[in-house]
Amino acid sequence: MPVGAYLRVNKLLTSLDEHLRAHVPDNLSSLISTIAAASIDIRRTLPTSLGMTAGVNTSGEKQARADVYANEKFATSLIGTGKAAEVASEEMADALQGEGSIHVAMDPLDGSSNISTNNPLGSIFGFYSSKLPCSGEHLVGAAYVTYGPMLTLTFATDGPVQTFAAVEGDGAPVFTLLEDNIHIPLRPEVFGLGGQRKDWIEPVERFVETLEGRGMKLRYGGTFVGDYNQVLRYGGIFGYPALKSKPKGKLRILYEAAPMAYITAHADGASSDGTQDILTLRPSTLAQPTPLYLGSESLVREVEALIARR
Ligand code: AFP
Repeated sequence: MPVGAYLRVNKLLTSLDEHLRAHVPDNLSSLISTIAAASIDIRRTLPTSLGMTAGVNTSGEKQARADVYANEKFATSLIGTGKAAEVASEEMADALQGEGSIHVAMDPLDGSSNISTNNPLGSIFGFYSSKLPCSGEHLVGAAYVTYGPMLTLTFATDGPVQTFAAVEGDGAPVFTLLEDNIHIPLRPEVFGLGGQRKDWIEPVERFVETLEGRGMKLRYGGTFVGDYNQVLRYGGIFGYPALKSKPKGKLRILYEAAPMAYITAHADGASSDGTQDILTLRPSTLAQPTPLYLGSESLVREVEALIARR
């Protein structure tokens, strides 16, 4: 069914702008609508930004041309709102400084190694009330974009989690409410863990065997946003665990782990680095990574218990 028809059937016709005006404080509202507008441009540009740059990002990872484009587009648009105090990004060594009050941390294009295979990509944003780096306890909102069959924007700002989808019309696409008040389903169905199985720490390997034993389905595509998005809808767990070769994990606290942990907490789920809530971690650098387990609370507690018994 086309998105427009789906939206009509579900009578969910609120536009993003209407929603932001009614429910979201002015500074966050400007940042979120700017992200929505920039994501439309990035989606259009993706087919023409294939290929890699000669450089690497701050974590030494290869950079796609689309990483650089998305970074510049989001960073300059967010600073241009006048609402951001700074914008820090996985693709920049230092944060850009602005005139506003919200400290933004972002992964402008998550999963860029999926560009050449045309699998889903994403963008992740954390809105912090304190200078970065700081813990996720200072988050006042978080958002992520999915560039999949639909262009969607999911966010929470101290309230329910909502997803808006870009609906094509006569003019520019309009983000329209697709799903309101999202809660992770009680019965978990899917799981996805990054890294290689032989590199997982032993409790994680045992944990995954129990998930398989109870008939849960493996869903892993290699883009955090895409894989997490399934957990939010179907219930289950996403992890990028501590690896034997990489005990601190891969995903970054400020740019990726804490914003998604914030959304998860507002959808009745839980997050952990194996011992403590992701939102309580205090990174000392902008790009500090963490092991990450995220999703249905019962499963996050199970993996924590196995790690504690190690
Ligand atoms: P890229 O942006 O380099 O594609 O990395 C994506 C990512 O950071 C995250 O989106 C995935 O969950 C994770 O890496 C996948 O990593 P593995 O390939 O090691 O499973």
